[in-house]
Amino acid sequence: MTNPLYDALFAPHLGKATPFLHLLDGTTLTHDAFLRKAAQIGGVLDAMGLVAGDRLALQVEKSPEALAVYAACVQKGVIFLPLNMAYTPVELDYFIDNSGAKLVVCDPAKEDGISEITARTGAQLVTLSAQGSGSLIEAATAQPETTHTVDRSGDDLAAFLYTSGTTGRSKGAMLTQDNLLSNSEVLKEYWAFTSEDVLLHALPIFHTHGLFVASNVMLLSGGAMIFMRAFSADAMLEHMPRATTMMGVPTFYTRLLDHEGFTREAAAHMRLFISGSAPLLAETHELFEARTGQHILERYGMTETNMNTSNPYEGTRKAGTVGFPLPGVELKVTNPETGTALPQGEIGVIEVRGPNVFKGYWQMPAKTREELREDGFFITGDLGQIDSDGYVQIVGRGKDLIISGGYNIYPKEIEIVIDDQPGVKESAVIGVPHPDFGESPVAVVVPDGAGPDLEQITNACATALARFKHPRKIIILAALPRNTMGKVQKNALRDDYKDMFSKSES
Ligand code: MCA
Ligand code: AMP
Repeated sequence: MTNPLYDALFAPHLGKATPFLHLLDGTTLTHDAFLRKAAQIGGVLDAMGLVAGDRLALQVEKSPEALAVYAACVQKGVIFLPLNMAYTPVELDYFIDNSGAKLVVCDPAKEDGISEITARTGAQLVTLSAQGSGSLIEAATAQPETTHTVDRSGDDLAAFLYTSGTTGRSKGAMLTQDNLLSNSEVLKEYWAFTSEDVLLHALPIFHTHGLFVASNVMLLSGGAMIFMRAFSADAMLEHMPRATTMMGVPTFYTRLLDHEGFTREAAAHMRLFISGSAPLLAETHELFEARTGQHILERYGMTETNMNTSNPYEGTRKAGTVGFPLPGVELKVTNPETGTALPQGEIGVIEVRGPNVFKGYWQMPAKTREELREDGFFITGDLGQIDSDGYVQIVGRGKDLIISGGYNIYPKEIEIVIDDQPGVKESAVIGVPHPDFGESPVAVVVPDGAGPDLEQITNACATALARFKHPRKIIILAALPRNTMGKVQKNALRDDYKDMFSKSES
């Protein structure tokens, strides 16, 4: 028996003094040093009684140690569940409880709040700080620098990533070792990654993009990452001279373009810029080309499927498209009512099937059946079409989703909080174009009686929801526009407020 994901991503680097993580303090962590750290953390997982199939939830700042916890989980067959640092205790409570996490790793500053949750769920709790200290690391230093690798099959679960939904209830997407491995193998080849590559890594590592696309591809390639805690255009430009590639959400690219230091020379030796997680405006693609002479490569993915399509490495990268289905991924555009495949050129719902597609939602068989067909096709909820050259174009969303700076926001989650406040009859949250974040949530509220207290709504959102989900504006309206069926016409609202965030006021 083996452990396919560990054997492909981590084991080949054991004993190698090749650079893996270049840190902003000027130090470099080699592959071997990283793996020794991971093995020590793996020893802690053993000592704490975690076994294959148990869940480990982690809400910490980005650090080499946080990535080493992921490696340790893979090595021990523990299911890794990373969480956005922005989540509030109310949100965390749900994830920890719903996943049945056996161990929670949190930032020392949040330990008191989270211990109230773990005391109730029975999970163990350890800490890990941004600087790589905390009770987890104290325990790890007492562990040996090698550890037993637990046998796993490709079908065993490697990670849970929670994604929100139209009902407002988050779902744990269950990802197997094969889901992650097959996708990183395909991407490494498709994008021509080698051990010579150095990736500018400024994405968070609690989502698919920064963890399973960026980090897994680099681990598989044997290259290095310039590992930044968060995005800053200044830092990207400072470190670009020693990088070869970068991955980012569209906001990274618009912010780089807003920086006068981002010139053709600054980008000259970079072989590849990749964008995803949200639509890259054709305008951004074109401005980037005019500035640097290079074409951003746009690809399309989801938490449930990893990456589905990509523009080509060689050949035309078409602005406003997400390229072709990746090798091994089948993609069709279907009629949303009947599910039958539509002819090329027609707009419908994008469905995908392949080794990248997840196993289902944790303990939600009904939800899983709604979105994952028996024949293996996953209904993405994105609306698209295939152009005459075979490029996939995403033209909209069938699902009620807002993407702000690459973070997903489901309006229902916010509407539930607002509707619960006194003086509110009902509300509708819409995504409005925003020059920095792409889209931002705006709440349209219908008053009841004396009407709502706006400060109370803001406070309720602050308690229940991560900051990036907070409505950037609240609008009071006498009634919501509805169609003859009584359904709220969010398109009409989006149209009414589409110019709300002009470049100057954002
Ligand atoms: C931070 N803030 C945000 C966002 N991020 N507000 C709206 N949308 C956001 N995305 C808020 C903070 O709470 C803060 O609020 C203020 O903005 C500034 O915060 P700061 O920490 O300075 O952040 P930033 O520099 O403004 O961050 C923006 C960012 C970051 C760099 C775009 O959000 C980011 O790295 N996004 C990447 C997300 C990502 O990795 N997505 C991939 C998901 P205040 O000051 O008012 O308190 S995976 C996926 O989608 C699929 C699978 C795929 O295809 O990849
Ligand atoms: P997530 O739930 O975080 O995995 O987000 C997945 C969603 O992000 C997809 O269903 C799309 O709506 C969107 N998305 C990801 N990449 C792109 C892209 N290149 N263009 C447009 N939308 C994208």
